[in-house]
Amino acid sequence: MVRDEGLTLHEAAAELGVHYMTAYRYVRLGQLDAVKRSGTWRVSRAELDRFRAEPSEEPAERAPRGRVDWGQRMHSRLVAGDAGGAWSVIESALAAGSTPARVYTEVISPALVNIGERWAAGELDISVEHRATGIVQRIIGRLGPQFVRRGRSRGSVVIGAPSGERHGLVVSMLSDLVRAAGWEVSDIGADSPASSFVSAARETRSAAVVVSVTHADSLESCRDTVLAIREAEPDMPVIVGGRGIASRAVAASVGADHHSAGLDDLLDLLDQVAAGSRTA
Ligand code: B12
Repeated sequence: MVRDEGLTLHEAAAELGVHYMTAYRYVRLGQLDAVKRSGTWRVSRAELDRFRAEPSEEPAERAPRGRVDWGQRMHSRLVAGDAGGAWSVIESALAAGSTPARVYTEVISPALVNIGERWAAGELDISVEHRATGIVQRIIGRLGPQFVRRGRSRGSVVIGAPSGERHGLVVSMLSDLVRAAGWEVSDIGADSPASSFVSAARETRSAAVVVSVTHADSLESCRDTVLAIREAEPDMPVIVGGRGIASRAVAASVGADHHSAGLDDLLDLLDQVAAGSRTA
């Protein structure tokens, strides 16, 4: 059976009645989903029909401001392995009024979650997820400097993921978001031994240590990390959070002082910790 390769971009442009370069722009901005095969962009018939069915003449203005599904556009570019297009989506989101913080939470994170779900459902090969990870790593590198806040620091915090926990993208994003709130962050990354949490916290005289757990299998190593911090620095507040810490009870079971359910929560907790250390 001959595999349906879809339409070339020239064919798709002709069917849409637009110039080739316009169709190319739709693709690179994540508005029209296309994949590259043997160096040529291909658009499926179903995607072309979906695109055509969307209201409004000018795709850039299709959805009212704020209602563009940037996560979906990013997902499309990440799955296609299109690093340039993924960056164009970021630039478009920023130009439309988003902030670097919202780019993390509303553009990149949903795209990654979607990729994870499609991988778990057997729709996407693991290589697609790895390629997407590489692209996101580079995007975070480019966006990072925009999170630096001038002015007086609120104190230092160590953020990392414990031994065996390889989900480090979220540690980088969390670190930037916490940095933007005025904290000095020691981002020790993923798969960090317990001793690294301790030495980083001591060296930076941190106000708290944040341990990020994404995969449930890392709970035991999280517990070891919390224990090691407890033994070395008994007064050091330890906050745990992430997809792998499903509830307060789980946080308590690994010996943490606090459970952070989300980012806002984490910033509030850090404020409390800072207030506590000021009054101590
Ligand atoms: C990219 C990815 C990987 C990459 C990681 C690369 C990297 N450098 O980070 C690689 C390929 C290495 C990987 C490996 C694995 N992965 Co993976 N991965 C993902 C994926 C697609 C994206 C992760 C991510 O960055 N998400 C973006 C973050 C921002 O989203 P989030 O985790 O939901 O976080 C939100 C909140 O929870 C909060 N938050 C998160 N952490 C923290 C921490 C604190 C302190 C706070 C306050 C808040 C907070 O902030 C976010 C706000 O939007 C997810 C899918 C998903 N749903 O996320 C799967 C996923 C996490 N992986 C999964 C699995 C199963 C694995 C593997 C076991 C696969 C395998 N068989 O090898 C291994 C485990 C490796 C290990 N030992 O850690 C499962 C986990 C399921 C489970 N039961 O726990 C997921 C959910 C995929 C799925 N749908 O099944 N993975």
